[in-house]
Amino acid sequence: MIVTHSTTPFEGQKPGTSGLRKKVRVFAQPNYAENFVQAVFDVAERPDGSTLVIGGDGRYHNRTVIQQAIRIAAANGYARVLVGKGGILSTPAASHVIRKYGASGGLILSASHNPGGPDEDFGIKYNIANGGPAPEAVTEAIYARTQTIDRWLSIEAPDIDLDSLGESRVGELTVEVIDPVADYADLMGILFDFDLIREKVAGGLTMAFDAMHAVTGPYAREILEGRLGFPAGTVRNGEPLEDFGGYHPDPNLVHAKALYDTMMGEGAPDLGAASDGDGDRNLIIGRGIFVTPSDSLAMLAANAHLAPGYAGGLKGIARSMPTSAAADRVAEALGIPAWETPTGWKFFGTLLDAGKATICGEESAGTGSDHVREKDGLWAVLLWLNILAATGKSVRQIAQEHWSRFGRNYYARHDYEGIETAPAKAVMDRVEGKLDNLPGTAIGDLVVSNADSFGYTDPVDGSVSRNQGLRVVFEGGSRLVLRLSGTGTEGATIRLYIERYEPADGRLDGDTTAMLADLVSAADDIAGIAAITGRTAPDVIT
Ligand code: VG1
Ligand code: CO
Repeated sequence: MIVTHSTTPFEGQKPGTSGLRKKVRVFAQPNYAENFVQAVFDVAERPDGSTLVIGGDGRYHNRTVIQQAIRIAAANGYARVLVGKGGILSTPAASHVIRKYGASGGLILSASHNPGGPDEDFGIKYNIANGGPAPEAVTEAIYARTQTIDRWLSIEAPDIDLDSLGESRVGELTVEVIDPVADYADLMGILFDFDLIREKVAGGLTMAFDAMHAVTGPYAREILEGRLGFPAGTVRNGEPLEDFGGYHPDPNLVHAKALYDTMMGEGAPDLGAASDGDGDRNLIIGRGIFVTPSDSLAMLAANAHLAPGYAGGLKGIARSMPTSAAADRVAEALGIPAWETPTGWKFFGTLLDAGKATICGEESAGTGSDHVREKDGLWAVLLWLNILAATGKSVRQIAQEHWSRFGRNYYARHDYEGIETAPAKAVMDRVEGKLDNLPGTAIGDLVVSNADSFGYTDPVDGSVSRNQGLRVVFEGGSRLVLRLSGTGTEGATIRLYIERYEPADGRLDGDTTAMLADLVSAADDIAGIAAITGRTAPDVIT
């Protein structure tokens, strides 16, 4: 029997860069998650007989919302729900399951790299039938619906057993608990040369993978230790925990410091890698060398043809605007288009669907391809492994050869976290107010050639997104980008992206901090972050 629960709207149920993210205590309020899920079902395209995929990164509160979402789905006429065992589905695996089983969409319960636990973060993201994040038109419609919602529907039914594979009924709805890993692992086996990698592993190729107690543990164990034969223990922190062991599952040099230390130390393995809370990001470190995500994107694109899934070549490469232009040079050399989109994977969907891009990436450690419609952490790790196996080269060699062919884009991102909204806005307003006057101005030895607020018109569907970041470009191609994060749950985070290009015959072995020093002081001059916010140094540098 369908029960109608009356409710009233909550303010601020507006999906950000990647879904709705709030503190657990916000989500745990009566009706809060229910309103949002109902709003999704009210606006989603879901023909009669639709299948819905549900899964998450295993964080605290996952199971509660999953059980409730199943009851709401049953009352809203879904025919079938596929849910990962234990409530687990990494973001890329969920994307694959949606595509493979022709679902009309999926709910991914995650706040990605944000910490988890009763006092930390939770999130809900809706993906559409192509497996990708709902585009802005859909997230805006969901938000609008949350502002008028007055009821949510459910049926009275007990919780299902999330820990046993198989089918059960919840009212008229069939719920199937699926193996969260199998389909995804099979897909990876098609894209990459597992036989070759296994042979190299037997011959001494080594790696360390830090799952950060988040969702990739079971995937990495099955694929790396199971199918590829890396020794047990290759996957570290492989048990998904509701609070990620108290850590911050963000694969960068700060939060994955232990892995970094391993890779810089004596006896480091050939490859070090880590992924985030929901498995869509990747950190790549070679023996003694960190590869920036922007460089990784470019190097993967340049060598992708070595993997069976990409042997036929790439159709195009897409990157988010703040991501360095390293990938553009590869696209140029390959004679394929390079696309520049706003931040967030939702902007790659149309390009991938239209066959205009094969590989996409973001500076925030997201890389992926048209095999799914999300960024995919393990995919990037496996492509690196395939390249190492096929070439017999080290990560360092691949990086150095790449730079001596294409030049090097020195790159860093400075994050100022947990700033109050007003000063963060003041910083953005100050830069925005200067944009028109900056071109032609000299700051130290740098001369501004161009400054604007990035806007994007989707080349496939014509949709327009404005205010996607402030750019200041200098003569010679160096660049500063400033934007506010859209994934935080407290205050504001200012992201300052800094890039400098050195041509192939330039300085390729410089220290990143030194190479970017004059740009950092130009940023200080232009944005006045220290003066306005009182923060003299970023919280995180990636
Ligand atoms: C950040 C990254 C962006 C990424 C997004 C979601 O967004 O900058 O590149 O797509 O997180 O990634 P923002 O708005 O905070 O800068 V994930 O792994 O959190 O789904
Ligand atoms: Co993520």
